[in-house]
This record gives sequence, C-alpha cells and structure tokens, in this order.
Amino acid sequence: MPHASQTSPVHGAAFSGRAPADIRTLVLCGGGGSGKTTLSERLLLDTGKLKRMGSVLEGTTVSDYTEEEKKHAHSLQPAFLHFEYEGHLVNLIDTPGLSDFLGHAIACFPAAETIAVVVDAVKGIDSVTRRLMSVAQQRSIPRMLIVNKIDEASPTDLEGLVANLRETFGNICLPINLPRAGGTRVVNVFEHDGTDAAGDRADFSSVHEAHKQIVEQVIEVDDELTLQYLEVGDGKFDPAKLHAAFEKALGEAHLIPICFCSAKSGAGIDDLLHIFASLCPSPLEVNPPEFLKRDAEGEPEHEWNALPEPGGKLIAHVFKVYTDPFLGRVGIFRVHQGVLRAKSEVIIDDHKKGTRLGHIFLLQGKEHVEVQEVGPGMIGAVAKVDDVKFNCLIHDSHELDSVRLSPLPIPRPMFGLAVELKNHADEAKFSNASHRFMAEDPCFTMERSAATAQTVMRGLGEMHLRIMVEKFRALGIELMTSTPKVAYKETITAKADGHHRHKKQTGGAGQFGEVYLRVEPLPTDHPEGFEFVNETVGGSIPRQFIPAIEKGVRSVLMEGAVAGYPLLGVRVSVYDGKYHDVDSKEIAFTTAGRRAFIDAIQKARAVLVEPYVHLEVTAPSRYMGDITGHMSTKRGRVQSSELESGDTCVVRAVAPLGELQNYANELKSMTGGAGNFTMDFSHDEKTPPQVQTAVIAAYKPRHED
Ligand SMILES: Nc1nc2c(ncn2[C@@H]2O[C@H](COP(=O)(O)OP(=O)(O)OP(=O)(O)O)[C@@H](O)[C@H]2O)c(=O)[nH]1
Ligand SMILES: [Mg+2]
Repeated sequence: MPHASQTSPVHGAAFSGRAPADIRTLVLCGGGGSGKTTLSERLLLDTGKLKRMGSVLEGTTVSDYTEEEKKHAHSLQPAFLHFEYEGHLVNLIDTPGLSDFLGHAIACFPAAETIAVVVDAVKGIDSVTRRLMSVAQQRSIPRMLIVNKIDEASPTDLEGLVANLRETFGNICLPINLPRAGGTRVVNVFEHDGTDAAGDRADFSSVHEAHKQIVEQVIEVDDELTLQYLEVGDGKFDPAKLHAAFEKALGEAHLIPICFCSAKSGAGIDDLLHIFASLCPSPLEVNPPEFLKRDAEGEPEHEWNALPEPGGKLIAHVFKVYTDPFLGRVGIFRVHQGVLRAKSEVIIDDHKKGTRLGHIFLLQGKEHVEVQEVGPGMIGAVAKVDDVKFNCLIHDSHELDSVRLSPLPIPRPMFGLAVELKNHADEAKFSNASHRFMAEDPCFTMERSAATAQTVMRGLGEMHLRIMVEKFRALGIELMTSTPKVAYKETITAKADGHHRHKKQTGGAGQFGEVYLRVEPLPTDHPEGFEFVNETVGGSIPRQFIPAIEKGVRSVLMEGAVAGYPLLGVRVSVYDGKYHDVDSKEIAFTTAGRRAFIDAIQKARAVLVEPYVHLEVTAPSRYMGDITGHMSTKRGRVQSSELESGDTCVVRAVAPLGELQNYANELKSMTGGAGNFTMDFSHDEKTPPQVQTAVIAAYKPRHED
C-alpha cells in the first residue's frame, strides 16, 4: 500500500528543502556494458548539468571517476547523480553491472522508488538482468526496462527483444514508447494513440496497438476506470487521467514499462526524461521500504513503515560507505522520514550515546556540495563519522532504536583467494586496509582459516578480487596470491555417546568432573548449526557447572574433531555425570565436557562437507552443450538447461565451489567472451570418500590437553 496522505505538524525547525512530491529517485542497473554510465552522462548533458559528454573508454565520465574504474572501463561502485527536469529533482544512482559487483547495485535498492534495468538492445537479457529484476520484484519496488543502444539494433531485433522480455518477465512488460524514423527518435505510446499529428509511424508494431495495450493494462487496476473505458471506447481515453492508476499498476507489479533509447545518438532521451519526471513514482506514491521494528525486548519484530514527511522523527538509512581522500569515511544515506541536519546530534542504530554529525553533502559523481539539511526522499552524504557503518540507521529518538531494514538478498561472497604479505612489516597497514574494505564492500570478507593456516579474501568473482588486490597495492601493500585450500566443514551423521572422567590430584586441592553426553545430527538448515541441551536430573551435575561443560564442548567446534575443520550440525545433550564436593571446579568440567564431546564425535561417523554453489549461466545457445558438458567435469549437476527465444540459453547447475576457482576464465574461453554467470551459495554437501580419507589422513590432531 502506498503511504497515506502526509499532513502533520512540522517537528523541530522549519524545513526549506525539496518537497518529497517533487523528487524522483531511480537506481540505474543492468548487465555490464549495457550503457548505464553513458546514459547517465547523456542525461546530465541534456538537462544542462554537463557541457560535454564524457566517455567511459577515455575515463572522462562523471560516474566512473576512480582510478580503477578508468583503468577497467567499467563502473565498480555506485555513483550518485542528480538533475532537474520538468520541475522535478531526479536522483539517479548509476550502479555497476558486472556480476562481481552486483552487491553494490542491490544495496542501493532501498534508496530508490524505481529500479530502471538497462538492457543492451543487441546482447539482450543476461543473468544479471534476471537477478536484478527478481530482487526488485521481491522488494515490491516499481520496475522499468530501458532498452539502450537502439542505434545498433534493427527493428526486427528490437521486436524480438520485446517478445523475449515479455516471455521472461511476464506480459506485464509493455512498451511505453516505440522507436521511429529508423531508430533516431521515439514516439510515446502512452500519450499518443496513433491518430494525432505524431501519426502511427513506428519502426515496428503500431502506435495505436501499443497505446491500447498499455492503457488497458493500466486501467485494469481500477474498476471505475475500466467501466469508463468501456463506455468511451478504445483509444479515446485521456492519459492525463490515468496518473494514479499508472502509479498503482507500477506499485502492484501489474506493469513494467519498456522504453527505448540510445545513449550514444541521444534518441529517446527526451522521452525517457519525461517518463522519469511525469510517471516514475515520488516517495509518496510507492510501497514504503521494508523496515522491521521490535516494540520491546523479547517480542517478535513487526513491519514498520517510515512516512516520508519532514515533520516526523528522523530515519535515514546508510546504504553505502566509502573512504574519500579528503573527507575520510563517507556514509551515503537516504532520508526516509524527518530531516537530517548538519552538525546535529543523532543516534546510530541502538547506540546508547549520541553522535555529533559534521558537514553533510549532496553528491554529483566525485563532486560534493555542502548543504545544511537533507529531507525525506533525498540522498545525502555525511563525512568523518566513524560510527557510520554500511546498513546502519541514523535517527533521533531512542524509541526507534530497534528499527532495521529487513535484510536484503545481497550475494554472499563465496569466491576465495589466499593472500600473503610480501613484506611482513606491512602487517598493521594490511589489517587496517582489510577492515576498511570490509566496511565499504558488503560482498568482501577477509578471514584467517585456522584449519588451512591461510588468510583468505572472499568476494563475488575473480575480477572482484583482482581489483581488491589492486586496491591494496594502491595503498602500498603488495600481496602474493594463490588458490585457497577448500574450506571444508565437519559434521556428524550418527548418534553417539561420549564420556570422560577428569581427575587430577596434584598436592593440595584436586580437580574432578565426570560427564556423559550424547551427540546427534541437526537438520542441515538449522540456523546456528549447534544446540546444547542439559538433560541431567537429580543434581548429578550441579547447575552451576553446566555452562563450564558447554564452554568445553564449544571449544571443539572451531577446530573440529576429525580433520581440523569447523564442526557444525550437532546437538549435544548432557545426560549424566558426577561431581565432588571439594575437588569439582569449573575448569574440571570444561575439560571433561571437551573430552567427552571429542569421544562422542569420533564415534558419530563424522564426515567432511564442502560448500556448493548455485550457478546460472547465460550464453548464446550454440554453447549449451559445451557448458553442460563442462559442468560434469566439475562434479556439478545440471538442474536445467533451456533455450530462450533470441538465440540464448540458460543453464542452471549446482557444483562444488572448490572446482570453480577459475570458472570466469573457463567460461570466457568456452564462449569467446559471450557467456556470463551469477554464483550464489547453495548448500554444504558431503565430499566424495576418497577426498575425505585423504584430508583426514593429513590431519595431525591437537587434542592433547
Ligand atoms: N552504440 C552504442 N554504444 C553505446 C551506447 N551506450 C553505451 N555504449 C557503449 O557501450 C560501452 C559500455 O558503456 P557503459 O556506459 O560503460 O556501460 P555500463 O552499463 O555503465 O557498464 P558497467 O559500468 O560495466 O556496468 C561503451 O563503450 C559505450 O560507449 C549506445 O546507446 N549505443
Ligand atoms: Mg557503468
């Protein structure tokens, strides 16, 4: 449901900023190289923000301003742009499209009212397009499709692409404009019905038909309008009357408009801007972003909606953090309610103590303009506040301490690279930089694995990690890299009992504790992978020693019991034991618990499991056989392989992550660079017996306490 009408008294100082009804915020996302950055450049040029259009290849665009972006000619992080059109302020977030940087794009979704997915007119739909469309749908955010590069495609190609889009994303996808004059212009089919001066001239399809289709789709959301439409007869309905219904159709995912343009030639840009300003929803017109709130400790969380009005209590969500050479740590936020003021005292998440903000800014690429206040619906930046973290909430009332954004489906970093410092003197610098990069990139982690004695960085793909290595180098930290050893985990497959009696007599007071316990497997989807239950009766072990036993048991989890890998999927029930009035101490029960647990695990048919990932590969259909065949050499299982219209195929498979360290390159050489894929954690699965035997044999146990 869209927000209720907003009329409430102004809270605190008067707000002189932009009215939410005037603001349009869009995330521009879509496959790598589909033209988002060039399109942003064109939009800035045509709205007077630029005198000359920059070029991605020459490294002169507003969006791709970092050294890494210029070098690779791809966006690697979101860029924040804004311009005015038809009396509205349009905020545009130009996001990276390579699947290795997808997390950055998805992280921006809660900041926008419209997700505009750019599709390359020649290359068509790829895995990234599908993924973004599906995330936007899950979050109930209005979507639109922008078919770019129409200068390169024939009318037949474009007509085929429309059919593909409708087949893939449903018949709710309908053109809102159509190319005409050989792709040099477009005609808006929502506003024109083919009978006026613009005529019925489109490069394919018919203005009249397309008008009828989109109008009928829109009015379906409103019974009253449907009746009126039937009375008036087709093609003679004033589209100006359809605004509310149009917003409703977008909000209910009953319509996904398709627009055509060429960022290069400028075709369709005016109409795109007109659609942004006149038809994309304002913050007041959409489904509110999904926040959760807990009213009191121990109670379940419930949905909570912000009201985008300046009078309310402040709620701003930080969806991007980066380090600027001059400003230090910068947090980019979207204000969802109330007004965020420079130098004000705010609360971050549930911190007890307030935080004093410094200067706040609006952004245009790397340029930042200082402002005094940022109101609801706006995107701003705050600098030099160390407490500001990715995904935190900035607010001004302890009543809102428990509010958080419902978790976004940001891809989990699976792809690993083992790293080692060339120069050990860089240890402290390396640790600082690792923490900084983890704070800035929701899809990057750095961890030390005790089992493999390796430091492993994880990200979404080979290119992502290569760029991370370059970022370390830019800070003077040289890293040596290698393929990481597989991150196995241990789990058990049978129930077993364990027992240990710990008794030590050294001079004075001794140590005594005896524990009987049982272990059994937990379901693989158990959230924590561990449960500890006290089943003792009659005080066989006094209550105060139970936490000590749990501590002993837990001490085994990290280092495993059979091969040195972390252990998961175990329920432990302590059911009996003995104690001694004088000699029983916590330490004695910690040791007894630990040893009894190891005893049980060794009898519980422990196995090694390894991470499996879900892969979705899109490529020209002639490579389908190669892709599925190659999967079987990787111990992978193909789940589906489908031919899509438009000469592409989609292969979905699960495979062990350890076999896919070089998949990006392998796919590239298999498909001559035309294939692409997304990869996501699927599940943990038992390793083949020969692998397991070898790994266990190589392990030298350390349980010598
Ligand atoms: N012919 C043609 N080429 C275009 C058009 N738009 C962009 N390009 C070219 O396509 C290439 C990729 O453009 P970008 O703007 O970097 O694409 P992007 O979507 O920002 O790419 P990522 O940042 O990697 O996601 C560049 O060489 C552009 O010049 C267009 O409308 N027509
Ligand atoms: Mg780009």
